[in-house]
Amino acid sequence: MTIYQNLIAGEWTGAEAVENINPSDTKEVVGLYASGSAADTRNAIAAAKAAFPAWSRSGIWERHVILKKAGDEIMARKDELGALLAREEGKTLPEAIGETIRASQIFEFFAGEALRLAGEVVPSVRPNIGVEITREPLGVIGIITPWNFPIAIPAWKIAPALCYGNTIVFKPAELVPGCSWAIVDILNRAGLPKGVLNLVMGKGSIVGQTMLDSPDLAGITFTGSVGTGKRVAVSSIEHNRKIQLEMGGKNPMVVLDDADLSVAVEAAANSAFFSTGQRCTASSRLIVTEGIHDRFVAAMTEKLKTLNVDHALKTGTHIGPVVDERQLKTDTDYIEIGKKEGAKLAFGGELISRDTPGFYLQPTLFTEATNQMRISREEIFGPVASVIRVKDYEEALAVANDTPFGLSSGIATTSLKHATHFKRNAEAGMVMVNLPTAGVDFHVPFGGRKGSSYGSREQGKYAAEFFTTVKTAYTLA
Ligand code: UN1
Repeated sequence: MTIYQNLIAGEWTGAEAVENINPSDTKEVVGLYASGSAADTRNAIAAAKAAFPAWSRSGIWERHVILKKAGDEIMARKDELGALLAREEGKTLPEAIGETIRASQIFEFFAGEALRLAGEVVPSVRPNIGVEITREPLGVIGIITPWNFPIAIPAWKIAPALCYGNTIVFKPAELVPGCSWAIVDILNRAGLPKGVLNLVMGKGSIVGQTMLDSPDLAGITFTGSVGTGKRVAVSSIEHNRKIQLEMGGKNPMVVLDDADLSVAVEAAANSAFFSTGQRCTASSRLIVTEGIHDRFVAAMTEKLKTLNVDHALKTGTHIGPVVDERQLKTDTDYIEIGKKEGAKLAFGGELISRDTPGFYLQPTLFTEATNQMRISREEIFGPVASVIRVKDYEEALAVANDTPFGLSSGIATTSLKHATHFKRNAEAGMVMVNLPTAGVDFHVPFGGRKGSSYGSREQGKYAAEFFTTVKTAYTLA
């Protein structure tokens, strides 16, 4: 089998490789992908540093053309790349193709942004002096991405980094190197100069740690677990490095008595179980008021009976497998914890076998949960959600906000008064009314509050905040 290698200083390199396994069929090896060393990582950082002066001064048309070409190629290959994504990560083929389209749209968006770079010219408070405010690229950016969005998250970090003139050392999640390799190959062929984008696949403890230890990374943008995010933060303070962290969520979905039941069930089922619940924007706390509680639980249970858990590439699959054995163990451990804590298992909870050996778990719904249980406070990152019964809207809002996290927050209601109040008072970076907590647009800010995020927002024009540094220049006229 050929090895998909790392790209360092414009050269494909690496003989050490690991298998990329399909979680829908663990007999299938998706490919062999290089596993980089500390020396590879240091070489990649040096290459990005050497490429920075020229790339930071490159013309905006050159950046536009490269980003546009990448977006166009990803769109033209959406079925093939979507299938690769579904095979390596396990989300269903329609979800995977949707994510691939999103990655293409992100490149198209930042291709456009490259042409819209602008500053401000303002008068000084002193006579005969002019002031110019401009944005300059930050420098070498370290990009560390998680396994749950193998193409969209790399796209939404790489595209703005390049758009604003930065160079990159990119470390994708070890579990899903395939889509990352494909994006880097596409950008490399689209004409990026050598060293501007370096790919170092490999272990967090080696590649990631070498990145954290480097004084040459001006910024790190990271999406992943809370624990690793904290390590990125601590090491970055030492190096005076800018950081952007997207970490966990324990997102609430409030369902009020006046909700349209079918809207509420669609939003809750999508939030909790699509993409196998493996989204930081997933909802795992369904906070339901008394008057609709029993009807909601009955309708959710009926809905869950209709969802097929199966091979990600199979037509008719609604929920693919869990990503790997370790995550499956986390999920099943939490199901046991939920039972011990006294929540009632209303649906699922069992492993299932299919034609191919994979990590198949039923969507799992607890009822009679309280917001103090561990299953309500800790991020599980699997197809497991709990219903928490509350008296009224006021209690629902208080419970929704009573969490260490603050990424996304949803409400199902037909009341303008409650929707308006919730939008204003939900302690979250994103609020969804009558919509799932997950599944966001690519052109508007993404990010959260409290334990979920640190640093400025991702996506849309707000991305410039992280990927540039502001300069204020004064001139005597
Ligand atoms: C989405 O819900 O559309 O890791 C995106 C995550 C998020 C992305 C969610 N950073 O799940």
